[in-house]
Amino acid sequence: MPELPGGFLWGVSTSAYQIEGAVTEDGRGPSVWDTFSAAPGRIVDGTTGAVATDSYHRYADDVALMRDLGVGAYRFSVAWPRIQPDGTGPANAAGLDHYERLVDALLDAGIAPVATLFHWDLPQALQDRGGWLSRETAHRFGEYAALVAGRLGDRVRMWITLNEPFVHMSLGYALGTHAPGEQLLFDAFPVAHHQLLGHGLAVAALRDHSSSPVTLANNYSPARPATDDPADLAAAAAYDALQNRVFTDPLFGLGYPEGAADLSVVREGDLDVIAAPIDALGVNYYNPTGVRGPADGSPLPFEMVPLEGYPTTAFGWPVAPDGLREMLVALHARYGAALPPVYITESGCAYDDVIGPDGSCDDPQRIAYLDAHLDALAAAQADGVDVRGYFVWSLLDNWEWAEGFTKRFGLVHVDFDTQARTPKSSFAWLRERIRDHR
Ligand code: IFM
Repeated sequence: MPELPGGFLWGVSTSAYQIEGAVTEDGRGPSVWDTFSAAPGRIVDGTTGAVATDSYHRYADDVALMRDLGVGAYRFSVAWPRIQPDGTGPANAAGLDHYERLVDALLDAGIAPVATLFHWDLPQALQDRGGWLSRETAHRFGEYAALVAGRLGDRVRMWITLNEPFVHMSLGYALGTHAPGEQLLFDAFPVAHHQLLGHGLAVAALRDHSSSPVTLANNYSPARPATDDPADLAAAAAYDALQNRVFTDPLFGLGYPEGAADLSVVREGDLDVIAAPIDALGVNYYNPTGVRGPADGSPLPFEMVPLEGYPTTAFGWPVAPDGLREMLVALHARYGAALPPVYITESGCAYDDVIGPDGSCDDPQRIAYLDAHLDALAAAQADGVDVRGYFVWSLLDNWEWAEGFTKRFGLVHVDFDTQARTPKSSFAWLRERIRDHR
């Protein structure tokens, strides 16, 4: 049986559309992100992921970087449109071949492959039939999971069904700043339910083909009320339910939080499918969210406000490592014995990193960021939370969705014109940190 390496698991994360490029090669079909990014005005710098960091061709270079870094695991995502170009039917063998080459290269380098099945790049053909608003997509997702696990189930060491279903629902279907660009506000709730149903169906399919642990990666954010005013406290509670509980309570048999949404799409038996046991919980953490009561006439029960008193990253996100500890302790308190071991499946920051005259790339702010978040993780462990691993977002500077190439999250600087990769000072720092930890 394939196993994860013992001890604390150090890793790095990426996703297919953000790094692969090669969007028309080897039979890949179009995804919602190809469509969305090609439309004028959607991406701040007008770019697409058509080339990205060219990792479809340069995966061996990326694996060599990871071997040098000394990580025990690599979290990548499989592009669904490479496996099923139209979102249905038999597998495109060339698509599976690519991930097999990647997985085998990782294993040869002593790095555990951790595969995410859905990191937002839905086949456009499924979007044309309603995307995640349609229940059919959940069933197609289960079939796709079976195809991937049928080929790689003996070698992938951990499966992640979905990445950040909250972000996909809220930015993709409620607010429209991500693909597919729908602006349905609370009418986007079917997207939550169908993703979770798809997760449950995928868990069953993965169990049929693989004995490796299965999880999903949610992103969590403590909701911080702007003041003690009851309206702000109520708004923070509503935000907390939406981001931190809608996508987690049902996994642990608690159903949806009361009043969360119109549950008419939930059919008998769905909640049992969703609550299929998982082996771990993936936690992506970036920052807490400041919240206050909604303005009069707002369709939402909260309004997001900037948090005062924190330094910010180049994305404007507050740097608040205490929020990681707070969130982990909150998950532990809420789910108790039902909470499986936790892996931090994403943590990282964007800064405007540049190559200096001597050819090096110094990123002291990222070092400070990672150091502080690792301290917060250790504090949560001391509080009793079973945290077993930490994956940095990201290995490489890459294509940051609606921000295009303007936000650099990598431990490795990428020149997007030449594809030259230059490990930053945080890379050397993390390598030492991993070595010392052993
Ligand atoms: O780049 C994204 C990733 O795809 C999902 N989590 C957050 C990252 C930074 O925005």
